[in-house]
Amino acid sequence: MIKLVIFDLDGVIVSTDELHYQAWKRIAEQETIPFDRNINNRLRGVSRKESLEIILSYSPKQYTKNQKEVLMEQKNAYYVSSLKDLTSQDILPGVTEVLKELKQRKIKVSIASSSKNARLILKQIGLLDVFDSIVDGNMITHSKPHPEVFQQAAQALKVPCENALVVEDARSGIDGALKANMLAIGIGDAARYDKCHFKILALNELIPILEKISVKQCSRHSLKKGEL
Ligand code: B16
Ligand code: MG
Repeated sequence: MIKLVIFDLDGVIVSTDELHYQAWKRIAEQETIPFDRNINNRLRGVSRKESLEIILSYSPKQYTKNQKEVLMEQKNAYYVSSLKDLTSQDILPGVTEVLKELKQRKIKVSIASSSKNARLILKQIGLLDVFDSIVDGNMITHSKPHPEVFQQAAQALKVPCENALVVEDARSGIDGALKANMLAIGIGDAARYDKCHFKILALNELIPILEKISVKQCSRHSLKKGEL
């Protein structure tokens, strides 16, 4: 029985993943480091620090701790400045309808994001007060694929992990959800990842999946990958 749906933020609720990409691209160009959308896919769900390490691994140059700090600050400044134009118009298709439907069904909703800017983004798009719990990059010690962010979201609401379902666009997020013993639904890039329990192209496919799960009264333990 699903009692909680945990949403990733960037790439699931709003397309800030594109803004992260543009900001990192500016940094990579400044430093003449090769960077493209394939490399960018490796940054999904990963913390700012780890993202920078991935980008710098394509450079022959060695960076000091201070230089890395400067690059992270620059990237965040580029990124945060691009967030100022974000409005509720940027909420991805199906999100508002799915959240409403889940509330009606008394299923709790959470955000589990690696981003330290998560609350700012939610405020900009007018969804800050909608979620029952929000766990962001400021609250966790380990970023995805560690399960911590998902476990915290469930613990805050006293929902057992096996009664929670995660919607993620990052492969690292799918791995984290599985480690947390939750059902994992892949959307966007993660919809091409074999480890997800279900793959969806758009968020409006979520409610039919929940209905099938509840009809079968399945839990994470009885539901096999791709069974539905
Ligand atoms: P920030 P999510 C993640 O958010 C992004 O997917 C990832 O690309 C980013 O590096 C990370 O947040 C940290 O973001 O620099 O704003 O703290 O997908 O977990 O919602
Ligand atoms: Mg994401």
